[in-house]
Amino acid sequence: MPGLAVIIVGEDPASQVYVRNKERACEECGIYSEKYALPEETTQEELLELIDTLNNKSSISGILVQLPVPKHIDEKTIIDAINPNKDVDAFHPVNVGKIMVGNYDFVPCTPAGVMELIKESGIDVSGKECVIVGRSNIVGKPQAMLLLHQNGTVTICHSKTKDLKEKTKNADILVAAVGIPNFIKGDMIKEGAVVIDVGINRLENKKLCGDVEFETAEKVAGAITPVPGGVGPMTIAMLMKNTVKAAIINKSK
Ligand code: L34
Repeated sequence: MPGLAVIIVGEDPASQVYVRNKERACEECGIYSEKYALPEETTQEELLELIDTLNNKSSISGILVQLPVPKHIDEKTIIDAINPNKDVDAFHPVNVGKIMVGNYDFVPCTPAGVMELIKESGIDVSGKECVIVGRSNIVGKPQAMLLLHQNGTVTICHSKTKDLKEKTKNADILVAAVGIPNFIKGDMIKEGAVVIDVGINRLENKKLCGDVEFETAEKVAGAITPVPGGVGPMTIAMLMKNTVKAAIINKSK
């Protein structure tokens, strides 16, 4: 039976919404879940102890520590402590390495969600110019690998990239994962391109907006994802998929 443990440390309002959405998805899918909402003051040792307990708990097939964690906790130490067979985020170095060589069980949820959107829209990646703006370990880097595995020609752009517009204008598939509201404008997009907006930014008026300026982008793009209601819900769907996979993997161990 699949079982997911979700740990959240502190009171970050955005993280609380995402974790609530994950719990709700578990309920909808009939997946058993445990939520650990720990106070901001939780020490790294306490968090490591909880992870150790969950690593050894047979009713739990997947463990997720919602990021970011408070500053006094080292993110890398936490990720390294999760049993790779229960690492439904695919953030552990063992799983990251497996993605690199193309032999993997878990795919990180957000890039996996992007690939699913592409596939379900009937878009063939092979030979396409794929441009990713953003190089995070959570999205940009694994996204590049997944597109590469499907024979895309992949370019990763970041804050030091020269002539960004020239690069994005060349993209048949453009993935925006920079975390800057409305960063990608319509004039940076090639006519007919597939535009996938991974950004979730909260404006001062509490409204959510993506990394892509939707109004100008939708006029040029052939296909485009909205925010909210685009990649975010797909991230959660892929988490459910990874949790079921984890149950199968851990059953045979
Ligand atoms: N460990 N930390 C870990 N795993 C993850 O996969 C994540 N991520 C990112 C942040 N930290 C993480 C998420 O869960 C981003 N993320 C995430 C998940 C769900 C949604 C957004 C980001 C989501 O539900 N988005 C809704 C709107 C939610 C709202 O109203 O704020 C949407 O429609 O986009």
